[in-house]
Amino acid sequence: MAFELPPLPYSHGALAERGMCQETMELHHDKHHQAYVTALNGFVEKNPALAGKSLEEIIQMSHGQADLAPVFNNAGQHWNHVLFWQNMSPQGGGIPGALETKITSDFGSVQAFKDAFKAAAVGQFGSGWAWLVLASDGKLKVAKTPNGSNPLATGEGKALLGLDVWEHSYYLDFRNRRPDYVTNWLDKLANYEFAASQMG
Ligand code: MN3
Repeated sequence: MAFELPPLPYSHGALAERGMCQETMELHHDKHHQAYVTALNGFVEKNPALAGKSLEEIIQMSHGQADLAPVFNNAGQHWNHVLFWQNMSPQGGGIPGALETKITSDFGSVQAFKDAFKAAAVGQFGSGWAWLVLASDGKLKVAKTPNGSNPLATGEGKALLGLDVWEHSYYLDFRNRRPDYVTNWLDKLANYEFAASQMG
């Protein structure tokens, strides 16, 4: 039972007017994400300990295991990107009322949340991800992880939003301006409806 690349939940060009062009999506989804899936399937084929395991199980059993680092990197990246495509929408940027209330309660204001998320995304040195998580104490928190890691592996909480800050996700649209990519993503692309649906 091989892992598969899920189709995008919208067309490749659907986000172009909001700051993520069709070529970025073609390369990012069809090439980068596919490569993670293909590599992961190769590792699973060769390692009986991974056979029949779910993606989540593989991420948790390989996290922090030096000999399984390539497995972890590719499994993590597969999981992260499946979430990432769902975390964007051609109608993105609008925060539903219940989530806005929760954000205001936990961060002080929507702007304070965005500032904290942007600080995490810009402050992640090199490749990685910024996250909005629902922590085990019931509070929303911002986190960042390097490379293919994620809150499922680190135990920092349930991931509601994950932003890819690898250069392949923004270089065609924003060149080296990661801060502009992050601000645009939070304001115009982030699917807060999806994030809210994950909290229940
Ligand atoms: Mn990526």
